[in-house]
Amino acid sequence: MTWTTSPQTWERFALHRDPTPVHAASFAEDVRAGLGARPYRLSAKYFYDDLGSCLFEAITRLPEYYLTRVERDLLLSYGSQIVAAFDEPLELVELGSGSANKTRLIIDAILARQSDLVFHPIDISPDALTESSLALVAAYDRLRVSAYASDYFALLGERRLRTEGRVLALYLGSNIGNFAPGEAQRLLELLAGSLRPGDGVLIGYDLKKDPSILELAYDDPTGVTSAFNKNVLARMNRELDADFDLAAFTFTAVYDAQRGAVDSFLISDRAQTVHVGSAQIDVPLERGERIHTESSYKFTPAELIALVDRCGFREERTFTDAAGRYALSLVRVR
Ligand code: AVJ
Repeated sequence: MTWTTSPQTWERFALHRDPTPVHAASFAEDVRAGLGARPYRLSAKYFYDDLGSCLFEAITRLPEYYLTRVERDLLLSYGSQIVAAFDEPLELVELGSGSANKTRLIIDAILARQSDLVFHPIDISPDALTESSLALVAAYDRLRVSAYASDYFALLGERRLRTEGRVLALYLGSNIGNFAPGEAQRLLELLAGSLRPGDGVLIGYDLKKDPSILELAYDDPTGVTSAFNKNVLARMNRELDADFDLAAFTFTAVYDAQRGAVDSFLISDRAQTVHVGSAQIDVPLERGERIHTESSYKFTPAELIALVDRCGFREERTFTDAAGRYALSLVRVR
């Protein structure tokens, strides 16, 4: 890629879109697969339309959802040490960057010791990605952003990520916890294959703890997380010609200590049949029947390190908060 030397902010921003519109038909197809057979399930990736992204931002401000705040504190405390583990100049990659709020702490640490920086954010939502990228180039005149609007499995699997030098990749926000163990492994293997030996990945993840703390974090008394989940029903009504009655469902989150995951569900309050026009299905629900909407896996540091070890990384250092709620593991490609 060639960059201009102009100070114009928009000239320091490039957006790469997927070569083929692979996502075009997939919402209807995924809903057809998930609600076409029992037990019913929906994919968590459909939470994040415009309203859903705003509701998630609201979740990160809930007193019960400690994850975002603890992670920010860790980045603030250890950001320079993390960056100092690598020779300069560094390039920065971020998977699932979203609003990129916490990324600024690492950008600050990098720009404190090198003159300029290329940041490669990858996010499924082109709108959120463009908005956050333009805000970043406006805020940092020594920053260029080469953004990818893509599903990161697709991007990494097709080896479309273009970096030049030493890379630090960020995978923050406990996003790794949204994948079942086998999927997380596949993603980390793809990531290792897209980086060079010696490159780093900083993984932010939530630690196993008292189930009551976890369940409050995922089923807050204010009801924001309930709205975040019900928005997927509203989204099917808007986009897939469905007729969900949002008032006829109750949200719940339950910690399964066996799997180490908080599972989220929408429970049908009564016997009902919902029609999803674009998926060409009628969905019969019994009173009390559940639709699984999300799993959020929790780890011990040892479990996370064992996982990355299987994928071609070795641990450099793990940072946790004093209360042992959340961790950042810095790992390196072997
Ligand atoms: C953004 C996937 C990390 O699982 O903690 C927050 C999403 N769901 N509250 C998580 C979420 C309910 C969040 N991740």
